[in-house]
Amino acid sequence: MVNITIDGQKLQVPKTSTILEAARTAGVTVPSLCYHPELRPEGACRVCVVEVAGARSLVASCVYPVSEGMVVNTNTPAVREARKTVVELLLANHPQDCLSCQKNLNCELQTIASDLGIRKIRFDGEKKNHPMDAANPSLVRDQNKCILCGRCIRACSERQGVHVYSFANRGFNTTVVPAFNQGLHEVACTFCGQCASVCPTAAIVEKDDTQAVWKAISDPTKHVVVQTAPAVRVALGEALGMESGSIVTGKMVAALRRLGFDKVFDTDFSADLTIMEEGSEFIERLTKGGTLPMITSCSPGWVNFIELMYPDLLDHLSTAKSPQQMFGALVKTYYAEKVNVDPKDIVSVSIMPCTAKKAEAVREEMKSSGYQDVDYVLTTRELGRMIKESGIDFNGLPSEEYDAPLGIATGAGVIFGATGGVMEAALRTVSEVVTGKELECIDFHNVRGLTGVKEAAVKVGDLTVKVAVAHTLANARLLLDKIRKGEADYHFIEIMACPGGCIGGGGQPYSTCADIRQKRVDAIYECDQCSTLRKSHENPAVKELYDTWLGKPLGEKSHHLLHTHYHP
Ligand code: HC0
Repeated sequence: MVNITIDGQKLQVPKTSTILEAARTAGVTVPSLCYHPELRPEGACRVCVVEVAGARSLVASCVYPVSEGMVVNTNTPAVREARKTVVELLLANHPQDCLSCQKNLNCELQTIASDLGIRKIRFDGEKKNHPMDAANPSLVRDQNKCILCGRCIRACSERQGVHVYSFANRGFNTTVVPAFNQGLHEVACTFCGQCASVCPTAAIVEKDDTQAVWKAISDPTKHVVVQTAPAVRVALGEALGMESGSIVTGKMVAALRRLGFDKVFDTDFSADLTIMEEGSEFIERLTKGGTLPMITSCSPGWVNFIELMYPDLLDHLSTAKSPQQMFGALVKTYYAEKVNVDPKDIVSVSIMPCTAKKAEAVREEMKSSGYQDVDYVLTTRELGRMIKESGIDFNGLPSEEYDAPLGIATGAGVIFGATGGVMEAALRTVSEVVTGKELECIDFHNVRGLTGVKEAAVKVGDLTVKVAVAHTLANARLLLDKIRKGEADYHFIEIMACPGGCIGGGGQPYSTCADIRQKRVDAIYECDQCSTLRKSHENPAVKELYDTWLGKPLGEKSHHLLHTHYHP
């Protein structure tokens, strides 16, 4: 520990701290832009400058280490003037369309400009004129709004191990671009959207599909159904002014009805169905001999990653479609038959915490109903914007139930939204199906939590099943490299692309951090605990689906509608 003084406050802080970290632990606010608490500090933007007694000039507090006896002032005329000048220079060549910008009121540059009291910009800089990168289904990049903080570069390389972005050129022409300034659709982007979730401005945002959904809702010839992913219910409240970790399932269902959706269904239903298919596939591979370890296939950012980076390992992926896509295939077949609506008149919308789900929905093979199975995917943020636009008082809404039958789900379905949840749901079902006996305890705590890679050995009858769970693509790499080297003796692996699983998805409300992720995870397990049914194979609507229509897991109809293939 070292002794330092910040703004007259004497403190003891770890000697490895930066001034910024020390200031924040002391409750002193130092503004920052390029700094992100979960990424390597860069010291690029200089917004966080402070005065250090004896130093020749102001220092960037995010990269400046503390030392014994250091005296720091974070609020002097020189500091305030320097910060203002830095932000004014950023604004000098920044588009001035704040009122109509997708990040209006969610933009960190806007907040800092306001906090620093900038009322006019002294410098009239040359504006950039880069074309938009909008040729992919998930993300829109507007380099004209980029402030060169480099957070997207670091999120993509450090958190995801994908390395799509880097700085190019010099001076005014400096940009952040994929290799050779190609579009995201032309490079090895997984569309996970972690770049968008850390971008302080609107330089990277989700592709907005709300207008198309409004149009479908107001078309009287269309029957518009919506499914909501597990992780949306524990995060949507944040976009509407509620505390992190608020569980808003019932209010969300009510809001979707008031927006005009004809039926409100739950992706948790098809998560239960996924367990039936994927669990059966696992048992078959284990007992009859198939490629092991088998790896889950429901996170589309992860599926893109393995296709792009480890195509030699594709046989390890389960062939089960993701719950979103199983749901889409059933809506335009099973459900359409049940309610006697022509599938061509059904518009299938999903609300997801994920930007990669938009790309998953338009994959060529996702048309097993004979139509595009899922027509539009909205992120949690987009749904939040639609609710605001419609003037709904979200907080004042009553709690309403999902529609039957595709809204009936178990606690096993909801835990899909947190890292380890798919594995736990699978273990609950696989154990009982293999042994024919009811489990005494269905809480598999050793696959829960936010550790990057978790391992467990689980007794299933006479077998010891070795499992592993990873979240973030950088952690996925660790497991895949082990498999490649022949050092992985696991039977079953769950991989989710985003930190914390889907609760930390690239389409979740800003600004996600470790604390917020933990609150969302806690809320997910609370939803599970409160469920009447907590095992996928006990879902009565799934049982009815098999009994009356599908036949059996891995049967012919399942094979056609619920399983898929991958592209090396
Ligand atoms: Fe997920 Fe899913 S759990 S990927 O994270 O499996 O996006 O929430 O909807 O499909 O169910 C996301 C979340 C889903 C799917 C489910 C899976």
